[in-house]
Amino acid sequence: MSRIIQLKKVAGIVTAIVTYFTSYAAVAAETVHQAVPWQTGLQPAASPTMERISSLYSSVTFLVVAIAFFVLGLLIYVVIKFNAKANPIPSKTTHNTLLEVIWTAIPVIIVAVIAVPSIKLVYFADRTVDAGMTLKIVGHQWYWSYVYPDQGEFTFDSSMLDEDELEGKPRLLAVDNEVVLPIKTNIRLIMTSEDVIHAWSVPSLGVKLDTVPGRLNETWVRADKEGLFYGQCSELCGVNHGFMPIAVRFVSKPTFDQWVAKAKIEFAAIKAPLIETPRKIARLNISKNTLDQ
Ligand SMILES: [Cu+2]
Repeated sequence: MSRIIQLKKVAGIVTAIVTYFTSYAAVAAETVHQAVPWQTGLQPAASPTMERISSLYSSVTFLVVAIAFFVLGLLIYVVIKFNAKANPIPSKTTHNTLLEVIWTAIPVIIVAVIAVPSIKLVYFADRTVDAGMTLKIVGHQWYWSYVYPDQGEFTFDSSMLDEDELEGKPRLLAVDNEVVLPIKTNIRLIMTSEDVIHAWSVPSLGVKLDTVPGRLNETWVRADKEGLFYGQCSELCGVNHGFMPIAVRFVSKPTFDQWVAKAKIEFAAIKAPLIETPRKIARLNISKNTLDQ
């Protein structure tokens, strides 16, 4: 009898694994940008900003590794050359002006060398001069809402899917209403918050910006290839901070226009600006999520 139960258990596990992989394959048919198990580096870049962030990251990593090996070399040298056996009578030297100038000046030069491309990148990510459209993002405890001011100011909320609604989509990342944006367009992103500070962050797009109540922050994004991009709130904002993911779908311009026509009707009942609408109760069951942890 217990053998049958065991067999049933094994069958259940096998079915779960097969379902997991087949559903993952179904989702992976389009380019999905999200973290993967055992990933160590950054997610692949899909926007001009992220391409620059990745390249700066690689250059700085080379520099860091070179410095680490240099310091390690010095340590080994000191340990061998100046240990009690090799050097029984230590020197009483306390100051060396030239050496002190060098070990102050070289790090300053290194920091300056890193600062130049870094500050250039900050300005590059700051804003775009010729935006094709604007997307307004509003953070709430604990979901996001989006406004499309150039497409008739329609707006909608975007909340995390519960586990029984996933249908193969990734847990803790999939949302009910994805942000849809056109490819090959410079998109101005303006962000604010209704309650506390959140941060709208999508790794592959190289965007991570705080949404601050009473303040409008700006950045921009562009993707040249279609795909689905996942991100998460990246500012500790309360008990459900980990349960307000971001999903952005970049589509071709005609598909975007079709989606806008449909979305205008679908979301017509919701009035912008969202700040003035009554707060929506987050769909998540707080006690359930906190108990799960
Ligand atoms: Cu948040």
